[in-house]
Amino acid sequence: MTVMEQRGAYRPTPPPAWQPRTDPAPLLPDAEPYRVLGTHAAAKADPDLLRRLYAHLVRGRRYNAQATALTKQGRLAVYPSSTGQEACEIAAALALEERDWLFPSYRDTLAAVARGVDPVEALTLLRGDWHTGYDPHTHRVAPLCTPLATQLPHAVGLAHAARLKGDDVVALAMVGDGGTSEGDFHEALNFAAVWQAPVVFLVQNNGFAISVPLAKQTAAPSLAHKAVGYGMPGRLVDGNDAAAVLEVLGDAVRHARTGGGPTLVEAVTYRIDAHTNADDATRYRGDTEVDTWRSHDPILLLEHELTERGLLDEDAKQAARDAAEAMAADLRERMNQDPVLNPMDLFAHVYAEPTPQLRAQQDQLRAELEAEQEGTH
Ligand SMILES: Cc1ncc(C[n+]2csc(CCOP(=O)(O)OP(=O)(O)O)c2C)c(N)n1
Repeated sequence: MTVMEQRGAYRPTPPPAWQPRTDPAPLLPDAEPYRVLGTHAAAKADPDLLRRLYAHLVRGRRYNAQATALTKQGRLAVYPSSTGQEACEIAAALALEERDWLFPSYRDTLAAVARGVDPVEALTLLRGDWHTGYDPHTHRVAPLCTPLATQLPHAVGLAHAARLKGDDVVALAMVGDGGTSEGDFHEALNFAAVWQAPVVFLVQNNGFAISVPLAKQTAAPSLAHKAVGYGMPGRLVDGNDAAAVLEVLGDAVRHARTGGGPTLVEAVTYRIDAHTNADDATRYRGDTEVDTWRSHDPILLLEHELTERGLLDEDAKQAARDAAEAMAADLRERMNQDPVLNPMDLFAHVYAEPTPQLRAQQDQLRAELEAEQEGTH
């Protein structure tokens, strides 16, 4: 007899006992961004590490200024500055071991450079030159990624594959607040959590996706809360506090390395410059907001902490500035040299087997270049 035939006798019964798959409580982020500088936690931080961070931040700020200047001279096509976000950039690079992989977005040149990529080669994409410009395998830095959030599934795939092969590798993937609205963000986090892949997602919440403020991007309590829906821990950190970002990322990397699975870290920071040199930020935000963030500056915060504790004197500050100037001078000089490029390289490394359309375009370009050389163009 079917249930329908029994209808008169049917008594509803409760479903099998409900078991949450994971206890959500330990996954929830703190109510406020975690801070180290200016708190009692700072006393535990290693002075040498703090000084190293400081030198990196000063150099990073100078790099941003120099690269922006190069756009004005026409030496660089576009530069998405990370001024104000240097603590996130540097901490992302320093949190990883050499054998790990970094997956940066277009704004993360500094992280790539801090990991060892040549400062000029790191700008190749933004200069509009040859492909990635650096060999991603040398320093284990994936290409700077312009399509939003597409680097995230790549990072998960690499981390998952490494785990299957038994390689001790963690992937750290960087993305902006706007990028969290992309489908790739969802797919990456979901796969990472289901597979327990050794990956760390660092969201730099810098307030804007070009002109779109965070309030128009999401109604979530914080971006870190999104982690809970996927079943991974979410951490909220002050993105301008270099010591805090490094500590939180370091914990997340260790957690991933020891089989704990992925973590989503939201670093709350601010984009001090416009989106790129092609953007006018005065059209969508006011000076007061920018000034508030300028006084919560990552370099000033760290400098204050180090100075208060007698760990940084004038000579040390000058040495950091001198090193940054030397890097900027070298960057200027090398970026002012015209690279020798072969336009035919446009077609190299695109497909293993070029499509008929690409072959036709290749032939057309070759003919044009030959005609130009012969002076018949
Ligand atoms: C898939 C995709 N859609 C749209 C764009 C155009 N776009 C470039 S940057 C950007 C804003 C991204 O903001 P956010 O993720 O917050 O990163 P931020 O630039 O602030 O670092 C958009 C929409 C793109 N690059 N890729």
